[in-house]
Amino acid sequence: MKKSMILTAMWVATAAVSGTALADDMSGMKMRDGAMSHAPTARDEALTDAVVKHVDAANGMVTLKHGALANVGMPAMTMAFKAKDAAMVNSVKDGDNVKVHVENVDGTLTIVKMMRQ
Ligand SMILES: [Cu+2]
Repeated sequence: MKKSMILTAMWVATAAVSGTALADDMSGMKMRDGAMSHAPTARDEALTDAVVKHVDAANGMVTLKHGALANVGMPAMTMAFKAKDAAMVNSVKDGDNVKVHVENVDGTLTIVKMMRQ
């Protein structure tokens, strides 16, 4: 009686563990599949943390203290960027913490995406 209860408990525990492992494997596969199918997009739209240091609305420029921008081969630094459009320039102010995506657009490093944090 006692022995069979222990065996049952062990079986349940084993089933629970293998069930969890199976679920982890499946979610892991799903995540890997998702990462693979979305890898190019995720890389293209990688966001980098930055702080707005200066906004030059007249010239459509925003100076950012930015982290490394892998897609344009730039280490972390503070520099001025052309903003995609006036709406973007007007959406931020000095001191804002933002996430940005910068691209080389016809030879000009341009902030193509900027999100306030
Ligand atoms: Cu830079």
